[in-house]
Amino acid sequence: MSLYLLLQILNGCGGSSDDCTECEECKDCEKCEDCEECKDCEDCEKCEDCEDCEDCEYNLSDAKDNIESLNQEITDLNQEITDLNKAILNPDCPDDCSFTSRLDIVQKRGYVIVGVSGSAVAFSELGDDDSMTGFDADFGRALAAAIFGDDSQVEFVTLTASERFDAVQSGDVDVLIRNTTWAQSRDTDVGLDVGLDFGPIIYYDGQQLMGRESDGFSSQSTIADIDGLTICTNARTTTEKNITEEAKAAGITINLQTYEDFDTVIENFISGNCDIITTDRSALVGRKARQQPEGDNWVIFPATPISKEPLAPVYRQNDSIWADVVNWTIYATIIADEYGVTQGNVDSFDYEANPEMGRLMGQNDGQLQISMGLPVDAFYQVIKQVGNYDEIFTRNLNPVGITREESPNMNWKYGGLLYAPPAL
Ligand SMILES: N[C@@H](CCC(=O)N[C@@H](CS)C(=O)NCC(=O)O)C(=O)O
Repeated sequence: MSLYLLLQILNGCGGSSDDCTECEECKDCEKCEDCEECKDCEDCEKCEDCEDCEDCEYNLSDAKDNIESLNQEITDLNQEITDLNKAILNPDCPDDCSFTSRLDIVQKRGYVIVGVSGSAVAFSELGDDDSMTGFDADFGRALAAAIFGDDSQVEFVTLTASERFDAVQSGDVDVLIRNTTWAQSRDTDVGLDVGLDFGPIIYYDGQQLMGRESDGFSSQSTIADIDGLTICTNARTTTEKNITEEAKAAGITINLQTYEDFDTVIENFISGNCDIITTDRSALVGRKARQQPEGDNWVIFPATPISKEPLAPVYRQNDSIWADVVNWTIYATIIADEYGVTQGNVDSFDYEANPEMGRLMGQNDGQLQISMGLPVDAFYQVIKQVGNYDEIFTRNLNPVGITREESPNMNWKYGGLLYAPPAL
């Protein structure tokens, strides 16, 4: 319907004689009520001064019909949007397009599927006995403890950086916890595929470079010092983009080589094919601790990282039931760290004195967990079986020399950025 028609109706065209004076086309009509019957220009002729009336085909009852049919169109379009959203969330659609949260799928399956790297030192490492250990892996276990009361009800799927997002979009993994940086393009690009959503940041990282001391590098080296060199990293990462933009800004030329996985990057660094490697600082520290050859000294620079790399879990977008479960499992570990609730004292902690912790652990009132579709003691099981944030961090990252002190990964009360909303 045109705005003009709406104005006409609002102005009273087709209404009483008095109202007619407001109506552009009918204002000079002697027999103004005739105007209401005007359906087309022929009818218009009945009304002496309306002969050249262009919009005469509109009358009040046509307008009402128009509004009704437009409202119907809006309803149909809304239904289409709802169906499309359901289809996005349900891999079985179009056979079954009913809405199914990933939480239902996981609970019916009996275990949660978590995408990890499998070769990210101290974050997720696949052992010879097929065990998966590390910081990221422990958050996967925490999720299993929250949902099933058993941290072993988890299956890990190893993914390279370039495989990871497809695995979330296809529903092959329920959640991706794999050194993954929360970035605008990843969070918002709906494109033709299913989009992604990010959960809370579990590790504040930043990109740096690593070179050999024997090549003249030190922790004080800068981007300008890599001019003309071969720089290596793994494909489809934020790393690739950051180093390209950083080199351009510094006005230097680099030969950027990308490999499918970081094991290959390190092999090429050790063999001398790469002068410099670059990725998240946590990975450089871990690789140096594990793989630096005897007699060699690998150095990390520049002193200030070239980027922000907030690492966070990833799941399919538009499933807030599942998002709540992942997010609050992580928040529970952060809140427990804030109040000093650990694997060791979770059974003896004074919950009367700390009602927030009592609620979160399901000791006083577990209503909040129940309304999320989880057992009352979901987060108690997380702390009991896997530990709080500090325990997960210390156990996995301290052995390779990554510490929380003076880093953004400290709790907010101690100068860091780790901050969870309250369990209220
Ligand atoms: N955080 C960056 C980099 C992620 C990344 O792939 N990091 C490397 C270094 S930790 C890695 O996971 N390597 C392990 C592997 O290739 O399997 C991103 O999200 O793009």
